[in-house]
Amino acid sequence: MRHVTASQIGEQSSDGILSNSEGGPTVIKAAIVGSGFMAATHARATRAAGGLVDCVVVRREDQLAAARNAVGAARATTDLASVLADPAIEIVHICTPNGSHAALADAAIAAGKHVICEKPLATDGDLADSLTSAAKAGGVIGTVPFVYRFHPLVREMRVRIGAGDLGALSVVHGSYLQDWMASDTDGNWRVDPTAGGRSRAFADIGSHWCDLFEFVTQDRIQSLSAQLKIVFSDRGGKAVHTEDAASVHFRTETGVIGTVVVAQTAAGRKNRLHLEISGSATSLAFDQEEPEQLWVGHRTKTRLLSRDPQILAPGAARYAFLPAGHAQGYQDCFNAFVADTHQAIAGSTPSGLPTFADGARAARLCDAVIESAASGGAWITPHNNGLR
Ligand code: SOE
Repeated sequence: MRHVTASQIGEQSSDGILSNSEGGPTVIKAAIVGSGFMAATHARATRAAGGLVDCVVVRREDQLAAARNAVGAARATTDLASVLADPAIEIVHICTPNGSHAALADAAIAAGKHVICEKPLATDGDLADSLTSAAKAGGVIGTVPFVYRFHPLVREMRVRIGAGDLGALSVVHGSYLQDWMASDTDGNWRVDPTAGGRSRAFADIGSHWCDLFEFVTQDRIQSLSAQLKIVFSDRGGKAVHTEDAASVHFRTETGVIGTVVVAQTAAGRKNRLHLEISGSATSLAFDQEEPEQLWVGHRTKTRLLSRDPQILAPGAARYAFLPAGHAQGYQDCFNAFVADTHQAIAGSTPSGLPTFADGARAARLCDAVIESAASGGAWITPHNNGLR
């Protein structure tokens, strides 16, 4: 894989620059497909990781100027083929509506590009599995931004659970609540199943909660029973066929039972992912809107653990870039995710990097939720793709 050195592109090197085989700085050049909120988030993270946002790809000529400004790219184009044919472009970020992810990822892999694909990797498990296999066969890195894994206190949860500090795990529970769809006049491409897929709320944010739960516990959902709810049957004069909310019960491979409630119509909740792991000795609870503290519960005492790199386990402190009291947040998680993707491109294996296999896992869970809800809440075993 050819690396572009900073001197070749006249860029000032910054933190996070990878070294190439000649020992010089390497600046990864990225193309971003799409120009919305997530594209801008990916672009900031790319720059923070020492990469260069060489171009943004959009569908229409009249979008070029706005897209270039929104993403801060060196150039903007509607010609995806020329971008995929450009040997200087090493990684493609896919930040388009869900229904286009699989085809774009497939084309990027075929062109030998590393890929960061926004979730969902694909709108069904078979497609997601095939992309995972294609990336492996093509020798390229494929990652999916389950970025909440990069909150330092989430890593601390994983370390403490892995060390057995919680005792016997009994129940796992929580929710992921937002309110940006709380009015029947709210809408966007996600409401159209062709663009958004067969599931809306669970695929979009329930996938985050399940990924985070399985990540911190290193356990996996073995069977689930789901209910879906459409709050508004009509949005903007169009019939609605995908859910605003989901309730999922599950049992894991180690016998833990749990529930998660997901909704994007929960007034007052902005991006509130809450995960609580209940153990016989200790329980842990994480609130994504309060990521600077972790609730640690004991029978005789309870405390709030601060995101203080001085006291966290090394695997957690690695992502605590600032001292305690200097709050880190969502973009810091994204920055760390892209930096670790760059490290993987350079040949490292950063712990906990969410890859296409994790994206495929999420797609399989989503398939099972849809199947269960369609059969009145029947218990369904998600297809085990064996990829992770
Ligand atoms: C909208 O629900 C959204 O932007 C999701 O698509 C992201 O994955 C999540 O991190 C925040 O909310």
